[in-house]
Amino acid sequence: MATPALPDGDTVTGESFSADKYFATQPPPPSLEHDVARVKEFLQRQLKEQRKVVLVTSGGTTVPLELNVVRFLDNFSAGTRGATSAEYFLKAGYAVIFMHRQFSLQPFSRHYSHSTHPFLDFLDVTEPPTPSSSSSSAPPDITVRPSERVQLLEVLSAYKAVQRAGTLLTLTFVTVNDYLWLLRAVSQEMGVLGRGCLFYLAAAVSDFFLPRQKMSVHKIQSGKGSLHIEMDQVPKILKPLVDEWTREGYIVSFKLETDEGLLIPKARQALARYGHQVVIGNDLHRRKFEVVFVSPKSPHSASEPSQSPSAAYEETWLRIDLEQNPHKEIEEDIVAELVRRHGLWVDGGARTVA
Ligand code: PAZ
Repeated sequence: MATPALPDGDTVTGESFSADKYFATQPPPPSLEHDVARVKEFLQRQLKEQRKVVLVTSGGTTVPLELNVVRFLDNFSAGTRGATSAEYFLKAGYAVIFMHRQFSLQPFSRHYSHSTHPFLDFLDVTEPPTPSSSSSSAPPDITVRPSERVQLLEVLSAYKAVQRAGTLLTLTFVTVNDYLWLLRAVSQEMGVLGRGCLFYLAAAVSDFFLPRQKMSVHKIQSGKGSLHIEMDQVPKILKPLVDEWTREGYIVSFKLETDEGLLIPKARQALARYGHQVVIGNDLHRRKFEVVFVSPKSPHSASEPSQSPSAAYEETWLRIDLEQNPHKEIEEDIVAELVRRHGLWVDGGARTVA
């Protein structure tokens, strides 16, 4: 196998798995059947009500190093992009399958995250006045601080409306293996919606994994000094997603880089390889206020070898000014633009709409 050189001089020596080989050798998560049954039921309901459905993936995946897992590889994603976007899709009338890393942020409850806005801090305990004639006193009341009421009412009303409408289905994953099996199963089911389904793949998915067959059963011992682990490459899952699992879905993937100069070339490379509709590029440190949509200019441009990349693809930058408007969320604009593009695509019947 070729060993591609990485920019920092390291090399990858593990095996590269095809999707077929991956699913033939790695076991499905125990909850898969149950999750698929929930997805089928959800999709049938949305179909009846003629709603478009978006699959939002969110948060990071883990790569366990042992079967009895004590240690694992993880990444930074808190699930902010996915949870925030899910809310805007719901607001735009979509039904949402929210496939997220267990304990990462979720739509609605994200506003009251224990680290940034702990809900206990905006509740007060109010002692009722003690009636002079009676010895028994009523229990204290819990009240919401006036400064928090407007926002809480807004979030709670939206949350309750979504619950009543039954337009949000939540699925969880932890490992990259859970994620891959779930993504395949859900995308295969979403085929029933034809062009009415959108994929919004914002999860930060590991590029490397340790196959079950190579994992230590028990906790890796430290007695031998340093630890060397050779990981294999996770299959490029967008290829079968586009070609086999969901032939009509409108597919949006995300590309995260820390070297801004790589964003557009890597996004174009992904479009050329997988043939999907949009890559949203974001730089790690600028992702809250700047993203770039990269998409093919025409249905044939991605497979036209004579065309230069800049002629085949186009970029649209979205930026918000957080100094002027500190409460603005860039996901509002990302989702509005995707809803527009998906609508054109559904109406126009073309595989690619910029
Ligand atoms: O979860 P978060 O809001 O902190 O980060 C979102 C993100 C940067 C993980 C997402 O926008 C993204 O780029 N996901 C794909 C990452 C990748 O595999 O390239």
